[in-house]
Amino acid sequence: MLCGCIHDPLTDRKVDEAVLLVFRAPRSYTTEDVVEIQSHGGTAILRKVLSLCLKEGARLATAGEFTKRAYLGGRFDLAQAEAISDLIGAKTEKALENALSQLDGGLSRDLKEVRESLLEVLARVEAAIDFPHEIEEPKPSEVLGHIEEIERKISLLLSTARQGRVLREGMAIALVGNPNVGKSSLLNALLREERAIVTDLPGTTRDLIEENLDLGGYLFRIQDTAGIREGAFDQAEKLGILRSLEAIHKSDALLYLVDASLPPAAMPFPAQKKILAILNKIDLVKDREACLAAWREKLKMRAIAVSAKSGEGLPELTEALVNLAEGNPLVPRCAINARHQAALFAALGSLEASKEALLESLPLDFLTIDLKAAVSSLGEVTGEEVSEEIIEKVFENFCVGK
Ligand SMILES: Nc1nc2c(ncn2[C@@H]2O[C@H](COP(=O)(O)OP(=O)(O)OP(=O)(O)O)[C@@H](O)[C@H]2O)c(=O)[nH]1
Ligand SMILES: [Mg+2]
Repeated sequence: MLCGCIHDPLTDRKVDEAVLLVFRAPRSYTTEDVVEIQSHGGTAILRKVLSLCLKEGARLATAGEFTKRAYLGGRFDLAQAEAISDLIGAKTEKALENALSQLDGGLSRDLKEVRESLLEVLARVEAAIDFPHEIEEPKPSEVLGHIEEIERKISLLLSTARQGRVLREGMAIALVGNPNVGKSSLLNALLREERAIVTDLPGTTRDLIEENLDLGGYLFRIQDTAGIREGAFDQAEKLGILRSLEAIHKSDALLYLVDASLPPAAMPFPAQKKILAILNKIDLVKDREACLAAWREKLKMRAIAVSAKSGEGLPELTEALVNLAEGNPLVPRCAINARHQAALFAALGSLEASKEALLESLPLDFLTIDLKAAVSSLGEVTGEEVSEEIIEKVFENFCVGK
């Protein structure tokens, strides 16, 4: 560590007092020689120090370049490098937990195990091809059994994809229903702030309003939508309703709100996705049990009684939302991302093809082609077998300086 002053070599004027930290290879983040300059914060100082470094021949790092160099230097594998980006982008505790577990090699260990089992099968088949007189061909039923076991493990990892998306991007929840049932009031109650305009006039909300909410360590992107009704009043309301229908289509789950104080009515659109009925304005209802039973009977689904006005029922609603985000408890250590999902799907596809080759008693060479393709797809996740193009894609999502 060196402590001193930074001077502009042209004018010899002092720019700042600073500390220089020297990290010698391979004991640095990137595994290369690294010098870190720590000057006093502040935009003007940083700009000046940076421009002096650039004048002296340095260049700005590209997005994710430090982590890319660390990956290329063998400090960690590609899945762990991605975890750094997840770590920085984590908005909730659960997302952070998942990123830390991935950084710690949780996903890499699971994958290594699967890939090694597959390599063993491949080695056994290749040995029989290379030494036909010395080594007996493996029994098809035995190979099939191993392949199916490997497929089960890959499917288990794939089953975490939905959870991975929820952790990384949050869960989009659309508040939908007729005008005036209290969608905007519920959004405000959940956020504990007067975010959306509320009036007693039907058709108040026109544009989609989306706000982030952390419930139980999960990120929810709650969308308040325009009330859906026939014969909308004006053009703005009509366009708003179109956006509501789009939100129904795009969201991960729906909260279908009704006014509990009104006579029960059937849902105006088909329930194609996760949907939870919310009986709002329960504060206006005298016989709550009867009201709940009647609405549940009419809607033919689970319903939660709430009051956006008094806050009644909000803890139950929060619990139901967290349950939606949690899904099934995870067996594997980490939840995968979209890139891992694509590679694992490709591996499953190759394994299916290898099973066909086996069942059709094709020459063993056909089997090895598919098994090798599966090994290579698995290797894409951790970066053992990966093209420069994929590496570029992974790191371009990073922010500069990481
Ligand atoms: N008593 C009672 N009134 C409520 C409750 N929630 C909303 N309201 C009232 O219902 C009216 C409509 O509320 P909004 O939140 O604007 O309803 P909305 O569903 O967003 O309506 P649009 O935007 O027109 O589709 C307002 O007068 C609210 O004060 C509730 O839980 N209890
Ligand atoms: Mg509204």
